[in-house]
Amino acid sequence: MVDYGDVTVLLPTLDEAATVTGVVEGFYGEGFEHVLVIDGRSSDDTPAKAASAGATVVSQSGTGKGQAIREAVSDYIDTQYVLMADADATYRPEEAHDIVEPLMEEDVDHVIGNRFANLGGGAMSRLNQVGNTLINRAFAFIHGYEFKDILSGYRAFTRESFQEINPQTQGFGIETELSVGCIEQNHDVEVVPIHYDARPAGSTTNLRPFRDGSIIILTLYRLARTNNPLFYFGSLGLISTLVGVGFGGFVGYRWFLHDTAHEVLALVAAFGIIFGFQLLMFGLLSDLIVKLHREQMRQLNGRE
Ligand SMILES: Nc1nc2c(ncn2[C@@H]2O[C@H](COP(=O)(O)OP(=O)(O)OP(=O)(O)O)[C@@H](O)[C@H]2O)c(=O)[nH]1
Ligand SMILES: [Mg+2]
Repeated sequence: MVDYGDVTVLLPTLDEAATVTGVVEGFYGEGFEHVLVIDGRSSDDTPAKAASAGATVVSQSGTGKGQAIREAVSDYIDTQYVLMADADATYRPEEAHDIVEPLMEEDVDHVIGNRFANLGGGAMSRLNQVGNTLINRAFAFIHGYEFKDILSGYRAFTRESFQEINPQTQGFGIETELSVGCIEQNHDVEVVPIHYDARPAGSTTNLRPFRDGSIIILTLYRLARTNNPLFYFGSLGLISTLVGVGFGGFVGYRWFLHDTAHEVLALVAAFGIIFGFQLLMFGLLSDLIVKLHREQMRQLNGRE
């Protein structure tokens, strides 16, 4: 069996009493030696159950999965590798080896388990599937990389690469931030196929699709600023220009066909177009700076 002494299995939990025991035991059964449960002050007996299954249990400060992961990695983990999973029995401990192996054998920095490779029936609601598809497409469009499943909760990384990314998100934006961070920091990422199973009966989700989905999309947009400024500023510039052109068209139409002048609207139109073009130019310039910076960093780090 592989020596997993340098790996910590990290399980954030919030009210997962129905499943946590089996999940912790599952990872020990696969030969892992360190299982750390970071609990978000569950109202059920999740911490006690995790502890009796043998896990090290700590209570997070603040709220949210993102805060829990950050705190765990910086304050409680001292192994070189971290394997992150949910405590809800939707991921299979048997597949942990496939996720950790590229870190240990191939010197990869970050591994993402792709749930869409084997999506179990009832594992993901139709709404969440549509949301995930949209978010993954937007990510590929903005960043030019196909990570297939950027929101996957089953992933592994070196502690060092996590600290380089230094994520700031509190809640479910953490996976987005990690995925974007890998590109920003020029980390080697590998995507491996995994199964994603339905939560067992009696276990309930913590995800609120509309609220958390909006936070994820905003996170993705906010993080585009440093990676793809042309998209970040350009999309705002395009909206402003289109609004200006819309108003301008209306003003022109009224002026030529009805002999009526709309001075204020004409001003709005001109402002919208000028502002839009300025944003677009700013985006182009920032894009140039980012490209040059990335090229320099590549040369400095000697990474491909
Ligand atoms: N410590 C901590 N853990 C959390 C918090 N919110 C969620 N979790 C845990 O993070 C993991 C992922 O949350 P889930 O509710 O499973 O979210 P999801 O996987 O996107 O949604 P499902 O498809 O329903 O499983 C689970 O193990 C939760 O118990 C929190 O605020 N603090
Ligand atoms: Mg889950």
